[in-house]
Amino acid sequence: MTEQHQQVYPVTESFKKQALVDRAKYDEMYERSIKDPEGFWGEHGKRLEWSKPYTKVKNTTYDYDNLSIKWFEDGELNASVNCLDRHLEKRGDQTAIIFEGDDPSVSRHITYRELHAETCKFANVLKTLGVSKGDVVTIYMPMIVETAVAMLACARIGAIHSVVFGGFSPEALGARIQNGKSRFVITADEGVRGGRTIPLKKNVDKALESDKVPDVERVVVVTRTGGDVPWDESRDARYEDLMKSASADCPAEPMNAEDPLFMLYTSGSTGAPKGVLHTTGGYLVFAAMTHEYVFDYHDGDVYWCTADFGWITGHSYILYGPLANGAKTLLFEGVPSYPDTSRIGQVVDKHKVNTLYTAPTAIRALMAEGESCMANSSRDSLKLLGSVGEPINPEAWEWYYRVIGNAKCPIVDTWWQTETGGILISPLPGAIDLKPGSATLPFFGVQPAVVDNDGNVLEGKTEGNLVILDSWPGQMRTIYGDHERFKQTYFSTYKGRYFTGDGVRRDEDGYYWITGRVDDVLNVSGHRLGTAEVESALVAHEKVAEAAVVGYPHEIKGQGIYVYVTLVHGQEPTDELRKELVQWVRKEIGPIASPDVIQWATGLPKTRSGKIMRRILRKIAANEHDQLGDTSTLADPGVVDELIAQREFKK
Ligand code: 6R9
Repeated sequence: MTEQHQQVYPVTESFKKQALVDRAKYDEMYERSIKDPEGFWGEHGKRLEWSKPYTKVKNTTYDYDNLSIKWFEDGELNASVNCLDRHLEKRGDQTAIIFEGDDPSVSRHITYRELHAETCKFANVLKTLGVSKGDVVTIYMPMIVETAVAMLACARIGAIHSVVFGGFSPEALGARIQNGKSRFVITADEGVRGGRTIPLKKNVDKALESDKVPDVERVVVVTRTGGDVPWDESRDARYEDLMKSASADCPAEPMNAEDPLFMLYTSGSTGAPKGVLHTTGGYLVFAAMTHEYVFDYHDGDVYWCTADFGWITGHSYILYGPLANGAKTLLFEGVPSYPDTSRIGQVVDKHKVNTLYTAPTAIRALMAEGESCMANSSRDSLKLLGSVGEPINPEAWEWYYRVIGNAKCPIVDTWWQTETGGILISPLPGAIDLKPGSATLPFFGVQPAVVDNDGNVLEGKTEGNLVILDSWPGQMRTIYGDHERFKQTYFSTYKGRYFTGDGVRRDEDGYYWITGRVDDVLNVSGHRLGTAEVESALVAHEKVAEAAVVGYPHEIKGQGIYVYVTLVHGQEPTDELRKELVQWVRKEIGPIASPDVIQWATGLPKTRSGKIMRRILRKIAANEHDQLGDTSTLADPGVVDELIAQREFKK
C-alpha cells in the first residue's frame, strides 16, 4: 500500500443528510465510550430486550493472571427473542429474510412472523430429540433459510450452535464435531452452489464413520435437493417429518448474558482449529450496534452480506446483527460467478439492495472479468458498500467504488476477526472521510494500539503489531474446552493486551492500515487457514516426510498457498504425485486449502535447534530471494541456494 494512493474521499452530501452519526457526534460518542464505558454501554445495552435487566455493565480485566471478561453479567435475555419475538408487533409481516437461490429464478421473502414460527417449531423439535441447554449442536448446511432457523432455534433453547462451513471435508467436520463433543448434527441432503451439488449428508456419514467421532446420537437432514442419500433409521431424521407435528409455541430459555450463544472454529498459528466461544449479551449488543452504525442502517433498508454462515461474518452480519435490528437481510445460496459474473449486479437490482457487504477477493475476481460484468445492471438502489476479510488493495477499492457503486457509495472497510465478534475498526459512512485501503478509525469502545516486537506502545505515525488495550462487549470469552490456550494465544505475547495477530500502520491522521497477519495464519480468499493445519494434512500422506507451508501474494485470492515438500526417501517427485497431494489436502481439509504451488525440496532451511525458518521460505515463494535477510543462524545455508534454484512458480 503506497503513500501516493492516499486520495481522500470525503463524506458524501447524501450521507451528511441521512447519516445517524456525523464527525462531531462520532468524536463525542467515541470519547465517552472510552472515558465512561460503564455509562456508554449501560445505555446502549438497552437496545436489546432483557427478561431480567442488568445492573452491572463492565467487569473486565486484561491482567494476565486474573484475566476476566464479563459484560452485563447479571442480566438475562434470549437472542432469538431479540431477533424475532421483539419485532412481531411492529413488523411481524415485514420481510426478515430475502432468500435468493443458487438458481436465479428462485427467490422468496420470509417474514418475521414466519421465521418466528419456524424457529419455535424447530426449537421444539430439538427438545424432543433430547437437546437441552448447554448442548453443542453442529450445523453443516448450505446457505438456506433452514440454516438461520437452526441457529435461532438453538439460541432459543440455550443450545450452543457450532456451524461448520459446508466446504469443509468429512475429516475436518469430524474433528470439529469431536472437539465440541457434539451429540447432534443438522445437515441437508445436498447443498447447491454454482449449479453443482455438494454431498453434505454423505460427508456427515463419512465423518461419523470414524472411531474418533463416536458421540453423535441424532442427525437431522433438511431436504434441499431430494437427492438419494444413505440413511440410518436409528440415527437420522427428516427435518420436514419432524416439523409436521411440532408446535409453534416455544417459550424462550432465559439466558444469562454470559451464557454461551455459539462457538465457531477458526484457524490459529499453531495446532488444530480452535472453538471460539461467544456469549449472549455482549455479543448481541455489539453485533446489533455495529450493524446499525457501520452500515448506517435505516428502517426498511435492504441489506446484503455475501458471506457464508460458516464464517463469523455470516453469524454477526447476515443473522444476529441485522435481525436484532429488525432489518431485511438477504440470504444468498449461490456464488458471484453463477450463472455468470453479472450475478451480483443482477441480485442487487432484483431486490433493490441498498447495502452490499462483500470481500476483496470477490471484487478482484470481478475486476479481472472487466467492467462488462456490471453492464446489464444499474445498481441504482445501492447507497453503501462494505468490505471485509482481508486488506483491500486501493485498485480493488477504486474499482468497487466506481464500477459497482457508480461512484456514489461510500465504502466501509471493516476490520475485525472471529474472535472480536463484531467490527472493531471501520469508517462510519456519515462521519469519516475515506482513504482507499484504510479501515480508518476505531468503533465506539475500541482502543487499538500499535506495539513494537517488545511490546512498547508506539505513538503517532508508526507501524507495528496491532493490539487492543481494553475489552469490548463482543469479544470472545474463551476457546471451548481450553481456557489456558485462550490466555496463551491472545494475552501472552504482549501481557495485559489483546494481540490480534495483525500488523498495522497508523498514518498522520490516526488512520489504521491493516497490513496482514504477522503470525503463521494464511488468509486465502478471505478464509483463515493455519499453516500448521495444511502441514499436518500433508505429512499425514505416506509419501511425505516433511512439509512447510507459507503464503505468497496472489492476484485474486490475496494470498496463495505455497508448499515445500520433502518426500520420504526413495519416492519420486512426479507431476502425478503433485496432483495426488493437492487432492489429499482437499480431502483432509477442504477445497479452500488446495495448495497453489508445490515445490519439491530436498531440505528445508532450519535453525540449529531445528526450527523451520519460514521467513526465508516466504521470501523465496514471493520471488524476493534477493531480500532474504540474515541467514547466518541456519544449520545448512546451502539448502537455501538449492531451493532458489529449484523454485517453481505458478499464478
Ligand atoms: C471478519 C473476519 C480475521 C483476519 C484478521 C485480518 C483479516 C479481516 C480485514 C482484514 C484487513 C480488513 N481481515 N478484515 N484485514 N482489512 N478489513 O474476516 O474474521 O475470518 O477471523 O479473519 O482477517 O488479518 O485478523 P476472520
